[in-house]
Amino acid sequence: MGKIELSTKVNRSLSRYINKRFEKHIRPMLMITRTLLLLSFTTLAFLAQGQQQIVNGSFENWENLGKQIEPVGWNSLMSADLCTICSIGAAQCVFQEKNGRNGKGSCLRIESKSALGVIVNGAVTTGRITAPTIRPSGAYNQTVLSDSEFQLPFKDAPDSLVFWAKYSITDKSDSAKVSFLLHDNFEQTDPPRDQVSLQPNGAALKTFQTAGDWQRVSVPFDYKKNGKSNTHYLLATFSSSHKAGKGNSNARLWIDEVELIYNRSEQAFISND
Ligand SMILES: [Ca+2]
Repeated sequence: MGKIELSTKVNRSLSRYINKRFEKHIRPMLMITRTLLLLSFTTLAFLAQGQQQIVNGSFENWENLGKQIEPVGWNSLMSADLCTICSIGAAQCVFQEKNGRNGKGSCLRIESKSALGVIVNGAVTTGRITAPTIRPSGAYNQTVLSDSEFQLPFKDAPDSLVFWAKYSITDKSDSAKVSFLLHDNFEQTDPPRDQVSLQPNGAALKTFQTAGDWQRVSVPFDYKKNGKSNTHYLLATFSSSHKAGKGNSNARLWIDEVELIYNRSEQAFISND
C-alpha cells in the first residue's frame, strides 16, 4: 500500500469518525440550542405585545392599616375629596377580608351605608372619589393627572375583564357595579361629567348580582367608539350599590382575583409555537 493510498484511507476513517460523532453528539445539541432560541424569541414576542395587569388585583396588599385602611393601588371614601358636610358623614366602606375567594390570602369587601339619611355607595377606584355637594348624584370618580395616588397609567388594550365576586343582595333592592374605562391623556370622570368623558377609548361596564355566592364574572371591553390606540390611563371602579345615593344600605360586595384577558396575544403565542 502506497503512502497516498494509506493517507486517503486514514482520511476516510477520520471523516467517518467525525461524521458519526457529529450525528451522535453535536447535532442533538444544535437542535436543542435551535429550539431554545426559537422558544426565547416566541416568549419575547409574546411579552412585547404587552400584558399590563391591574395593580394589586388580588387585594393581598393594604396600606394605612387601621381606621383609613385601603388596598394598595386603590382609593376609597377615606381618601376622597368631599364637601364639608359630606366628610362628616364619610364612613369606612372598604375592608380587608381575611380569607380570599379560594380560602387563602385576603380579598376586598365593600359596604354600602346609610349616613345623614342617604345611602352612601361603597366604592373603590383607581382614581379619586369626589363629592362637591351633599347631593349623591353629584358625586363622581376621576383620574387626577397631577397626583400619582389617584391615577393608573395604562397603555394596553385588554379584550376582557375577569374577576371573582360575591354579592349579598339577591332581590331587586340593589345591584353591584363594575366600571373599567380606558382613556386618553385627560381627567376622565365616572359617571361622565363632560363631553370628552362620554367617549373613553374602551369600556368594560356591568351591573351584577351573584346569587349570594362567589361567582366568576367576565366583562368584555367595548372599543367601538374610539378604537384601541392612544390609551394613557385606566379608571377602574367597583361599587356595592349601582345608583348614586340609592339602593340597599346592607349591600356587601366581595371582590378577588381581578385579571385582564388578552385573547389576541394568546393566539399569536399558539401560532408561533
Ligand atoms: Ca386575594
